[in-house]
Amino acid sequence: MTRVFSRAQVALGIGATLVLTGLSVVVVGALGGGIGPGGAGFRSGSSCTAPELSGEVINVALTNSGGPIMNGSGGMPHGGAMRLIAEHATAKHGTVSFFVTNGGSVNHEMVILALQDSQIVGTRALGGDAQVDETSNLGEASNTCGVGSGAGILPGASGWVTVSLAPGRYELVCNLPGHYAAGMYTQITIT
Ligand SMILES: [Cu+2]
Repeated sequence: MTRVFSRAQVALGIGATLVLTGLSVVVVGALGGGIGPGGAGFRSGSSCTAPELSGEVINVALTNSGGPIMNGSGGMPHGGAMRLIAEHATAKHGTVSFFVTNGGSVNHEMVILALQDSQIVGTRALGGDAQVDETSNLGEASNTCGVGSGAGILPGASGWVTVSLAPGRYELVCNLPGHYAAGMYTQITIT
């Protein structure tokens, strides 16, 4: 779908992004104060009981700006920034667990994809469904208060997944329609 943005919409988008960035700093600061099993932060406020997770644990926060701006024509989100933030961007190879908390107002998920040598995070091609190709999916957390694949993580809840990762660069994405384009991706490096 081709989207044409007016100057006003672009300005609004930039403004919303700046506001969200400011909020993110506040939110991350607040989350950083929380203590959860296996490490501090990124788990505060989750309605799910955190399980024992094996290997190195990376906490991930999923966010969106919320509000009516999220409900554009056709039900597709536009103009509102969404973020997928990893508590730390590196981990040792081997068993790695992700504890993924949705701090947003709509369902989200986290899918693990490998990055090829020259591939840049955030540049995957979008299909007609506004999703990226995830046939090389190495694992995902999309199950509310549960492990692995499901129907999406509800707002205020968490999902988790444990995988074995070789050294390399990986991209964590939310692949619900439109969410990747709205900014839900981040890079992690496995050493
Ligand atoms: Cu999402």
